Amino acid sequence: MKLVSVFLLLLAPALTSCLRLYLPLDCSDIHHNDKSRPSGVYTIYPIGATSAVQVYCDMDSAGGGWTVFQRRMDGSVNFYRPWDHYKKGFGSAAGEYWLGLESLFHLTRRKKVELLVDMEDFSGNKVFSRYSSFSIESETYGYKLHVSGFTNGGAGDSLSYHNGQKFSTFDKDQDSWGGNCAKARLGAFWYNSCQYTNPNGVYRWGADATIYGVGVSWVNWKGSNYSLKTISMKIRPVQ
Ligand SMILES: [Ca+2]
Repeated sequence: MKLVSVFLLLLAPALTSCLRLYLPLDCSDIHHNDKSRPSGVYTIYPIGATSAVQVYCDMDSAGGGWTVFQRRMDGSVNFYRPWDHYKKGFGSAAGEYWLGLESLFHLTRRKKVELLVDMEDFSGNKVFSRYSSFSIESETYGYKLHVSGFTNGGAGDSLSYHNGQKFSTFDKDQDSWGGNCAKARLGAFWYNSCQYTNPNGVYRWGADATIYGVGVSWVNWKGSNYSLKTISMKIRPVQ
C-alpha cells in the first residue's frame, strides 16, 4: 500500500505536466506543439484552466501560430455593442467575432507580442500591416493600447494614430473627442478623435458615403468611406 502511494506521489508532477500540454495559452502554443495543425477553430486558455475560449488560429500567414482576436468577413454579426460585450467577447470563432478585451489583456501581458492585420477589398486585393509590438493595459487603465514597430504590407499605417488611446464603446466614452466616437462611427475601438481605422464598424459592401466613416475602414489604404470585405487582427509572441 505504502509503495503505491509513493509511486503516485512520484507520478503526480508528470501527470500535471502532461495535462498542461493540453491547455494551450494561445495559438502559438498549439502551433509549436504540432506544426502540421491547419488554420481553424481551437480552444485556448488565456487566463488558466477555467478560461477556455474558442478562437480562430491562423497557421498559414508568415510562419503561422497567430491568435485571431478580431475578424470581419460577411456582416453576419452585429458589432455595435456595449462595453460589457467588448470586455467578454462575442460572435463565433468560425466566423465573425471579437475575442474580448479581458482575454486580450492577458494574452499580451506575459510575453512580448506582435500584431498582424490582414485585409481584403471587394476586388480581391489583399494587403496587410504588421506591428512588432502590441499590448493593452488592464480594465483599470481603460484597456489602453500600445502599438509600435510598423511594417508596411501595402495597407499603410492606420493604427499608430490610436496608440496610447483607451478603448471606447457607445456606453463608455474614453476617446479624445468632445463627442462620442463610438456613437458617431457606429463601432467600438481605441478611438482617438476619432479614427484612421474602424474595424468594428458597420459591415457595408465597398464604397458607401451615405453616412461618413461608419464602415469597416482602413483609411490609409481605401479611405474613410470604403468598407472592407475582410479584416482580421491577430497576435503572436515574438520569437
Ligand atoms: Ca468623447
